[in-house]
Amino acid sequence: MKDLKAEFTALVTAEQRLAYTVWLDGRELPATVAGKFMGEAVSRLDFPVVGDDVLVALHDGGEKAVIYAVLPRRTILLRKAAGPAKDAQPLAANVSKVFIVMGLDDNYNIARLERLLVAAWDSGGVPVVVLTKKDLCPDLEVAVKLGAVARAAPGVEVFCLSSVSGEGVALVEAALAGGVRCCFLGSSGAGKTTLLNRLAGRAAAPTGAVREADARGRHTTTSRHLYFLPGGGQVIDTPGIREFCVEYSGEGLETSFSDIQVLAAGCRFKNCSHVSEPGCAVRVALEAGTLSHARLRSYHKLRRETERQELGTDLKKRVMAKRKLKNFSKMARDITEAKRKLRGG
Ligand SMILES: Nc1nc2c(ncn2[C@@H]2O[C@H](COP(=O)(O)OP(=O)(O)OP(=O)(O)O)[C@@H](O)[C@H]2O)c(=O)[nH]1
Ligand SMILES: [Mg+2]
Ligand SMILES: [Zn+2]
Repeated sequence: MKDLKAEFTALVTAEQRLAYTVWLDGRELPATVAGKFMGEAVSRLDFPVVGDDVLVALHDGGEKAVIYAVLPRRTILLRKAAGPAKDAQPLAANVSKVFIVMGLDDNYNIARLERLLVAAWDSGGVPVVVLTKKDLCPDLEVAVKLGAVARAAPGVEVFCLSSVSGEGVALVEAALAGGVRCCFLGSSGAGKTTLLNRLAGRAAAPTGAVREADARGRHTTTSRHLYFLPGGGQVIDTPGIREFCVEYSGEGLETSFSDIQVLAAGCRFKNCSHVSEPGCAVRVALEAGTLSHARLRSYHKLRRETERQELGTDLKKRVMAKRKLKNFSKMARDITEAKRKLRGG
């Protein structure tokens, strides 16, 4: 603690394994976490993530920072991989808009969009859909795809643009004006980094061509990084997602499928599963063609996924809630203690 000079609130701008970068006083500093994180953290959620506000102490003449507390998060975007109850991976913190980026080329995939929308709603932020590569898609096809996206993302703002020609980019710029922080989410090759560079007005990060045969990306971006835009907005660029399961709560699922929720209000039974019950308004809409079979299939599939998780997480939830409370009071104690030490007390 000898060279502990001062305490500051900094912003985590990059993270690669346990090497962090924080933004402090108009510059980026390399940062590590204090030893207590290693000893005390119970899950990945206890570690800092890009977008976190953290308390740091400076070392090495102010050239290095040590993170000793993560301040409470307003939102947290999580990714859950398939398989045994692995810990959810936090992707970004305190993001107000989650931009789901999808190319209008072969990258276009409604099932993936529906999945990412659930995660975006669950984060506590607001999802926005960004369709890129408009220049590669005939107008008629763009119109058809826009219609399908609108049905898959009821109530969600949709941008349609080309990062190459620049068409439509100004609207995204406007949506981020005034310091809005967003996070780009999407599969590899969707055009996330290309859009970031366009918004930044410079080659802030490298991009990579997609494979000719199937338009798949090459996972060019390998870590998460927060960039400041000239207009005041902030973008967290992320590596392309390979696999994405929906998260526990189920709330994001209901919000994402609000069209089905509205219909379900007309079902005879409150707990109607819209499979074979009599008086099911959802199935009536299906037969009338106002709801697509694919949409209902997606809903059932994602619901089964969250239900399976809920069964396993009921107990876990109770433990987590308890631990959260404990962690919070412990964090408050840590901060007081660290402050006392800094004052030389
Ligand atoms: N024609 C056209 N090409 C685009 C557009 N946006 C991105 N691309 C191209 O798509 C390819 C992939 O773009 P990236 O920005 O690297 O994709 P990414 O989503 O960041 O991919 P990862 O970093 O691998 O997750 C590059 O060759 C880009 O030039 C666009 O609007 N129009
Ligand atoms: Mg990228
Ligand atoms: Zn029903």
